[in-house]
Amino acid sequence: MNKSSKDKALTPETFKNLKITKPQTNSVGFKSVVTAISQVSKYMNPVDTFKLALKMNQKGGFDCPGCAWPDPDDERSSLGEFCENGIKAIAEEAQNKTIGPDFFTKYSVDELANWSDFEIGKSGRLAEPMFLAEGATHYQPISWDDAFKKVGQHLNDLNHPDEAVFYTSGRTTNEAAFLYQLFVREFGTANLPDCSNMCHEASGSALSETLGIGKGSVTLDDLYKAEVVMVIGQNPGTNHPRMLTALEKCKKNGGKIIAVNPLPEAGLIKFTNPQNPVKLLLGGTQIADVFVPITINGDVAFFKAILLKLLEKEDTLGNVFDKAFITEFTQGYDSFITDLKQYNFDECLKASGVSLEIFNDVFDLILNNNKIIICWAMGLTQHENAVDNIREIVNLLLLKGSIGKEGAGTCPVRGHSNVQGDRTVGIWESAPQAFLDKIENKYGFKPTTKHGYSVIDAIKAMYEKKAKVFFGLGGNFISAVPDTRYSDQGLANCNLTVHVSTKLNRSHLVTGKEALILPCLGRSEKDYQKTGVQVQSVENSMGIVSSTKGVLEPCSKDLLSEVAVVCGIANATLKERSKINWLEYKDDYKLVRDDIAEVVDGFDDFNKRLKQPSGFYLPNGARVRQFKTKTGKANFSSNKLPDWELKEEELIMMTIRSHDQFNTTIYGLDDRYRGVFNERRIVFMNREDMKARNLQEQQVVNLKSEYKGVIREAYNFKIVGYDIPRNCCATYFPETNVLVPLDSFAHTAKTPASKSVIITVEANQ
Ligand SMILES: Nc1nc2c(c(=O)[nH]1)N[C@H]1C(S)=C(S)[C@@H](COP(=O)(O)OP(=O)(O)OC[C@H]3O[C@@H](n4cnc5c(=O)[nH]c(N)nc54)[C@H](O)[C@@H]3O)O[C@H]1N2
Ligand SMILES: Nc1nc2c(c(=O)[nH]1)N[C@H]1C(S)=C(S)[C@@H](COP(=O)(O)OP(=O)(O)OC[C@H]3O[C@@H](n4cnc5c(=O)[nH]c(N)nc54)[C@H](O)[C@@H]3O)O[C@H]1N2
Ligand SMILES: [Mo]
Repeated sequence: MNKSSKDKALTPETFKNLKITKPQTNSVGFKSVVTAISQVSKYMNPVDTFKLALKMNQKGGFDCPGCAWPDPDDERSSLGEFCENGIKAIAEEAQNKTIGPDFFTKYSVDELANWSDFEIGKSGRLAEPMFLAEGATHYQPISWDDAFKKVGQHLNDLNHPDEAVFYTSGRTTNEAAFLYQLFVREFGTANLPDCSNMCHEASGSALSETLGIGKGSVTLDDLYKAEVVMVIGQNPGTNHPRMLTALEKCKKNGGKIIAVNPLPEAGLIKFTNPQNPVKLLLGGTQIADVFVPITINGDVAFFKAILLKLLEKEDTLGNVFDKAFITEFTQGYDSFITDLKQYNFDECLKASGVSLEIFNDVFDLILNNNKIIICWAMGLTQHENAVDNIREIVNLLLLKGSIGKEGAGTCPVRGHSNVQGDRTVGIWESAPQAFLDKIENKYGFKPTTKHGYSVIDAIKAMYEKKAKVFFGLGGNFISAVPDTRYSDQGLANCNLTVHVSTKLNRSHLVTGKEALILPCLGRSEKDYQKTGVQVQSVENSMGIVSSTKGVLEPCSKDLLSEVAVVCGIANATLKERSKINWLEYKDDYKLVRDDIAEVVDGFDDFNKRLKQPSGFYLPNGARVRQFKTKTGKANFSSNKLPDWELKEEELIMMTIRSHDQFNTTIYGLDDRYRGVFNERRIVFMNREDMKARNLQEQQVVNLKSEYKGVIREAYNFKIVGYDIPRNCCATYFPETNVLVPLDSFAHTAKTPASKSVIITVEANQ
């Protein structure tokens, strides 16, 4: 059983269509508007497109399922707050084509597993519940009732509730997520791994410990008012395009932008606002004032170099640190400084791979300004030392007093559109005791206090046959997780795998003995229930909760909402032993929100406040200098320099997103900004590194990672010479997840280290 690793079957001939052009520095602009519109028209009819464009990210409309970037509180573009990639996300979801029993009769699971992710994704929306019986080759239709019973029976047959794993991806709304974790806890386990474990978990861990809240502290308005914004380990031009509008506004107000990235990503360098026709013609705004081509995982060293220089200046000038802030609000300053002094500036700078000249440009901006915001994403969170990366950010901001005041603070830029909300309402394998107590008080059952499995633990448990049922509320588990071959086996070991999904994906094809596909409504579709069309809620990257309401008719009459699926399964599993009337919730989601208001902090008057056109802010201690940490203060921390080293032939590899994908959903085979067309199996390499290895442009190679004595291989990649620092290389996620070792993850947070995989590149004979 190795359905995810079909890479070996590919031959070099597959690559004949690859086209390479010069990478772009400008992003968005006219071309993106055209691309977005042509993308939508491939899948949707013009009336639906028009309806969507008008309602996307509008007050009272629906929340774009693309990313978690917030919408402006006040002025929003009348054409909808959209971006090219948001439009692509919605076009994927709202397409007219559906697949049902005919499709699954025609193609066996094995046949479908041989399709590429791109082909699988293009097959259409899932239209009916499907069941794969033990030993069967094809999925067959099943009624919703029978599907619920099947899940209930498998769950009730387990020796212990901890033998089930309940995954969540971050598109799930607050209402569905709250009910889901409630069901899982009443069932008796805390096995609630989620995509956040692979995403911003390291940010959550570092920020909770140092600032008392696992979320960022800034608002959009802060970004407009910042003097310096550092965007580090993030590619907003592709993954958070609307963020560029905020950076542009910051610049207009006199702010400076520092971009820290191994790659000169298009949006970081220049940006043309698609909603500004004048700019479209004039050619855009220069975004980064300083671009820092850092080596992969050179970030702790880079921050240490800044911290050391700041300390040196403080020692001579005496006015560099915000001493009043440090005295009143922080803890651990002395031991932090003592620890810092062990490090040597030159060594740190060298380890970061940054030149002194560029460093000095960055340093001057940090030294001379006190309203600093640091924004980051996966480039910082997916390393073994990811938590240290973020703790160093906090150290820097604390020294400058750059937290909890206008124009300053932390900005982890979230991925999935409601990944932050899911955690807020209880999707958490290690939820705080106070939350569990509230559940107990409200519902009268005692949730387990034992911590559940995170993604990494869940995979191990399935592999070791300690977990036997896998349930996924959204997402594409097998393609998203590390160590694909090992994880494949884990899922294959299960008695039952279940996926609540909008679209067919690889996780439906890497199954347990039995498998279910439960098709659900997407964000853009109207959710009809007994009390009318339902409104739901989401929380964006800046802690604003707002409503979302579908505008299109569902693509099939056999879809259920995620809320209805969860209620159905809870009812079929827990039956009379439940203390909760599960079926009531699905008729009226207001009832769910009344419960959330009682159980989750910050949701008082939820139903009423959700009607406010721009939604409402959740409380955020760090924003107002109330640090709810163990010490009651903001904590400095001491972090080691990472000690990884490359042997002569080795490169450090980051697995990144192309411009034409949403995580494991592949929209197309191009990466326009990076100048790569028609191919995803490529490895970006520094040209000097190619020369040193005698490797040629477009040569076909195999990639090999060796970690703790285990060798992992990925076959048939084409080399693209690129402007990337020496000894670094980049490939696309999920094609190279086979190379990411399961046991290489961030300490404390367990985020897979998928941005620092040590590999060798070998010519394909
Ligand atoms: N269109 C689109 N939008 C998306 C997504 C998508 O797939 N497509 N995914 C969503 C999700 S879930 C997420 S989490 C976000 C992801 O958003 P990003 O984090 O922007 O996504 P990645 O492609 O993983 O990019 C990481 C960036 O970090 C850089 N980088 C890698 N390693 C390092 C390092 O060691 N140091 C530094 N300083 N930089 C490094 C890479 O060059 C790259 O530019 O986007 C969300 N939005
Ligand atoms: N090597 C490597 N691995 C990574 C990463 C990386 O950078 N490198 N990034 C990691 C990150 S940041 C993340 S967040 C994870 C992503 O992991 P996941 O969240 O598991 O993956 P997605 O690709 O976002 O999930 C896509 C699927 O979700 C389903 N879906 C879409 N919309 C809905 C909906 O509204 N409801 C339901 N029920 N289903 C829906 C569709 O069936 C679709 O196929 O991957 C991680 N894996
Ligand atoms: Mo993510």
